[in-house]
Amino acid sequence: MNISKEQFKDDYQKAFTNMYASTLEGGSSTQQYTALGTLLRSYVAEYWRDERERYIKEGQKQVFYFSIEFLPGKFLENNANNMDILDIVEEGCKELGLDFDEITAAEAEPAIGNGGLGRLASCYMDAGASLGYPLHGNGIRYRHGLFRQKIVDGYQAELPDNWLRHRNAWEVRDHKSSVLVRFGGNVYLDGFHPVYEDTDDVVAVAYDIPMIGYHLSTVNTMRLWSAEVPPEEEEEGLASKEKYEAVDEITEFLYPDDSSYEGKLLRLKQEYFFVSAGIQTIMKSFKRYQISPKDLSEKIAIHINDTHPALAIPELMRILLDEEKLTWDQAWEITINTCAYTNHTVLREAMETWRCDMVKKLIPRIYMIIEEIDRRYVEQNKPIYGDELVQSTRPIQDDYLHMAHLAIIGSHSVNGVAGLHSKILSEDVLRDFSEMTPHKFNNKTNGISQRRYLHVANPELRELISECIGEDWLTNPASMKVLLAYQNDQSVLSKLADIKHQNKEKLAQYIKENNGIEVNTDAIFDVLIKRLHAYKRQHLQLLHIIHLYFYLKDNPQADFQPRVFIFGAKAAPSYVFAKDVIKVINEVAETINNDPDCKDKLQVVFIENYGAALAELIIPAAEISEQISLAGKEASGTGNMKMMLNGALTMGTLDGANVEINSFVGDENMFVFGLRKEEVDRYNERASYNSKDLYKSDAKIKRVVDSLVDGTFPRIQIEGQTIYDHLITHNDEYYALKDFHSFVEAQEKAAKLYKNKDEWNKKSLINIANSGPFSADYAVQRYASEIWIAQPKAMRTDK
Ligand code: DL6
Repeated sequence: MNISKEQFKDDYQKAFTNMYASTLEGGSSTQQYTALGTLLRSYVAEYWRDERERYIKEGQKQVFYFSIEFLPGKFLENNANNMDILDIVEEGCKELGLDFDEITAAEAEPAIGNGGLGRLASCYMDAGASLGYPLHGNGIRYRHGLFRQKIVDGYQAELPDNWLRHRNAWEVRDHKSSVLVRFGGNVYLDGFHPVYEDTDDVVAVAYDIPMIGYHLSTVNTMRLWSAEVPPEEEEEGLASKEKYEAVDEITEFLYPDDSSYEGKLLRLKQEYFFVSAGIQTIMKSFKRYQISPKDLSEKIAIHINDTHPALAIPELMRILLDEEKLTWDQAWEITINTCAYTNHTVLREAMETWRCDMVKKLIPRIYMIIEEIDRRYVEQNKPIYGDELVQSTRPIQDDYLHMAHLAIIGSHSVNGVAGLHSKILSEDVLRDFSEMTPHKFNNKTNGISQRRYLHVANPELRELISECIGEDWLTNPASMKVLLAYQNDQSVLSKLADIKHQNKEKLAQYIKENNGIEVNTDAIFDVLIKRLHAYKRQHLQLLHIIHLYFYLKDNPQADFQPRVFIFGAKAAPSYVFAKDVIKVINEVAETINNDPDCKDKLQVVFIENYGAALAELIIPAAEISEQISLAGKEASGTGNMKMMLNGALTMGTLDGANVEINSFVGDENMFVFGLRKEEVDRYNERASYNSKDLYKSDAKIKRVVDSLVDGTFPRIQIEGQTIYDHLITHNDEYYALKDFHSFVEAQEKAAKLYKNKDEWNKKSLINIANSGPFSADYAVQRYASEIWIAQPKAMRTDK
């Protein structure tokens, strides 16, 4: 957008005074942020309105991305960048005597997601708007996001995340778009017509956040729903205190503790709540524009992001049957053609199931429809595929509802998120389904926002790239490949190294302020940032660090390549192993960081409260990107792509999207180690892996593992034992010991290479140059052309 700096300054001052009846300079940074965010939103308000109307008027196909999690990261800088006013805003703030860094720091991060799939959803929102696709989000406005992690005595403590304390400057409450969501009660059919009795109604109130595309290509909407007591019940004094509490808790927390029946029920309630609100709204808007429901799949696509929104399928059926009075066959065909599902995990334990009695009690009409889907599925498919296949794939089995089965059966497309993952889905985890409906199965490798993770997070690198190859790559990231022409250009390589060093300094400053540790910025910054999970194998890195520690203790005079190991990870509150790994990392760090033999050579830092905002500080500083999951377990990963984009070299197994990274850069530009997926399968099939034998016969491994329990590191009696038991007593489920030597060798290779700065920088540049295909822009284009069959506005031919 076009605005002068003077105009911006004037607007900002006015906006602040309108809001707080005081002057900008005297405001707190939170107030300055809130006024600035509100002002920027007001700049796009008219355009946002026009775009919404245009979509409807022109009958453009709309895509609704249903996701129980979104992790948009902070909005301010990314939106200003996409509006092409980031410089003006930064400089304007400076001229007004304000500290722009403090203002951006005051923005509360909407941590309304756990990790991977939520962050992916938000990258796709950004890409969709930037490319001009009508792609809208549908989710939950949790008042508390994922817990804030505090490290206390080395342990993870979980604190509530009240991200809405100072309100969200970007959202608009749209109460006129509220819809009623019905829970419980009795439902019976009067002919074909359902009659509801004694339902417990909740109002879903819409909060809309603009999704602003790059160069303002378009403005889409992320709609988040909040639960409220129906106004009629309130006005007539019918709502009890218990009712208020019950309604409040629906949208209170992301992931309620679901270890109890009540917790599970609440989670299921959340799933139906946002799905029903979303589907009802879509159908309402169609009625308003007199579009026949029969044309639904030509006008909209509904994307089911993992299984949590799978109730969209019976909810859409409910409306088509009960309200639009279509026949079952008509409704079913429309539903399948409209819905598509993405799977994000191969872990069987993460596949959602619900007890049928719970579903029946909470959403009786929906349960009736699911039963009918199940009945017809068996009836129609048994004669064709036989009993065994049908029984293993039906949605209801042994009194449990299998959400993945429902999602697959009710969708026309099922995709995995990286080549290997999609292969595992169709050949193993979901093999029965892919045998029956191979045409549904496809791959859509994940993508990331190069705007957020490079343009905004690493502006110096953005400038260097543009200096070398011009600006085309900003909107066409694949053309970053042109950068390869500079792989032997010493001046470019040394600028690249300087930028990395500056980013390391910035991170080092943060670490000093927050961890009280002064890290050596000439050391390799070796980064492992992701959720803590045994399959992701943070404990393998821990074993490696202990191995290096012993090496330094044995050889204090050795020529050792200095390294700073940086961890960032939250553990699920009830996941004991993961929490114990955090404690052990912190205690090992404490010993190493205070040992004079390790000074400036080996340092270990655990950055607390890792999330989307901190990622933008850590990623530009990373030199080694640790992607060390057991092959076959990580669906894709996106941190691997983000760090590659910022010039880190991947240390990785051939898992998830590491496989694709490897195919782009080759073995010589990353460090591949560990068992291949087929080898893991072979060990599993033959049950031929015995970690105890390995431990007993390998002195190096034994020494490292024993250190977890022999007092080498104080204060880890219980937690060290947990990891020890996992590795030895329970046979090392994720083959960390089996991969140990291969990992250590790859790490030694990396240390050696780092000594040759020119070679390292060259490989770093090669990684950046090859990262373009991982742009979320391409991923969204693939979803749009192959699954949603939706067009961006620029490419439309019917205008
Ligand atoms: O697809 C996004 C992201 C992948 O990159 C990660 O590999 C995968 O672990 C993650 N999965 C989830 C859901 N897990 N469950 N259930 O976040 O998705």
